[in-house]
Amino acid sequence: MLTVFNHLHVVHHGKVEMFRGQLVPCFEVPARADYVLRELQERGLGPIESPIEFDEGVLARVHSQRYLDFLAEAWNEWVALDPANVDRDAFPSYWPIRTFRSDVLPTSFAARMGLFSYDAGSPLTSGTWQAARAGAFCALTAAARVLRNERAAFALTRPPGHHAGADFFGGYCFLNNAAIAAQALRDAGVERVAVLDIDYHHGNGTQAIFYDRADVLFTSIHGDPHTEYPYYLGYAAERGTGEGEGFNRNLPLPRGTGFAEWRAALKEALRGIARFKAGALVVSLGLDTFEGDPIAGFTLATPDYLRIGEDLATAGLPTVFVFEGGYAVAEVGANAVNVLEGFQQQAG
Ligand code: SP5
Ligand code: ZN
Repeated sequence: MLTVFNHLHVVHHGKVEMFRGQLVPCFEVPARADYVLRELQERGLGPIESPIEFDEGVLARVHSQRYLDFLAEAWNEWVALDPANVDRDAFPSYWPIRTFRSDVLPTSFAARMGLFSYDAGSPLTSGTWQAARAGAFCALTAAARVLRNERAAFALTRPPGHHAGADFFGGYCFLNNAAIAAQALRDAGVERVAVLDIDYHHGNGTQAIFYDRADVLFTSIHGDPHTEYPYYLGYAAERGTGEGEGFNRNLPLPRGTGFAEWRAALKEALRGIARFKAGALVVSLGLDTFEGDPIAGFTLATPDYLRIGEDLATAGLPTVFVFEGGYAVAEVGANAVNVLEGFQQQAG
């Protein structure tokens, strides 16, 4: 399988994230992508290419322009507040929740940080914009290759994307790579695109982006948001709105779920995708469903990821895989590449 590798991922390297009132070392680290790259090379899974450049305007197909403008300048503004900030990750401290206004764009950088985010766990660093922008191009390159008749392509990039909405970051995500790839497939003429999110955490950003649309089916299998991050979205009753009603599908599972139940949910998701008659599939490939993941609660084992790849291939669709979460760093390579290898063997 073709991999498109965002070598600029390394310039996004948060030091700490807020957890239970303390700043703890980041879970989302550059080594994650390096382990996946090494595993791809060791197993000789296929060619590894670099992203091509796109016009930045393509990002605005999914994200608001004022959010993109904010992200591009955020690090400079953070350092302008205090030169000592060059050595500190940027975090929001204020959020405009219910009863506040979100139409006014504050001049204050601190206020805009909160306007455009929803958690304190997603450090913005000196290289975040550069890495995220190249990551979006990485996903777009993978989509372009699939449009040119590659059966599947893997966008290996970080920071991840599925928690990022049209105008907010959070959950370690800044630009929604999977949504950008799905929109590019639509813009190239694929009439119906399915996005299947198998990260442990609900893809709240992707859901929100496509919630009122019937041309992109969003399906997510994830930890029950009653107890699991991102808590405020991802419930089974969320089915889409307006024209999009019936084109959003959440399959939450309790913390502790093992592979047999998880796989049954995957098969149910794939039945829905088959009914939708999608022309292409985008997979938000999170590996934090693994039993050894430090921040998640399912119990999948490394060989299970081969089965997932095989099951995904049975959909018979041109497929773009986009790397999302997975924080058991030493195992994330084997788990990710098992999915791709299982897919490739089944797809033939
Ligand atoms: C892309 C992705 O997987 N983002 C996940 C963001 C999760 N952020 C919240 C982490 C909550 C950590 N709970 C830690 C339990 C440690 N024992
Ligand atoms: Zn996750």
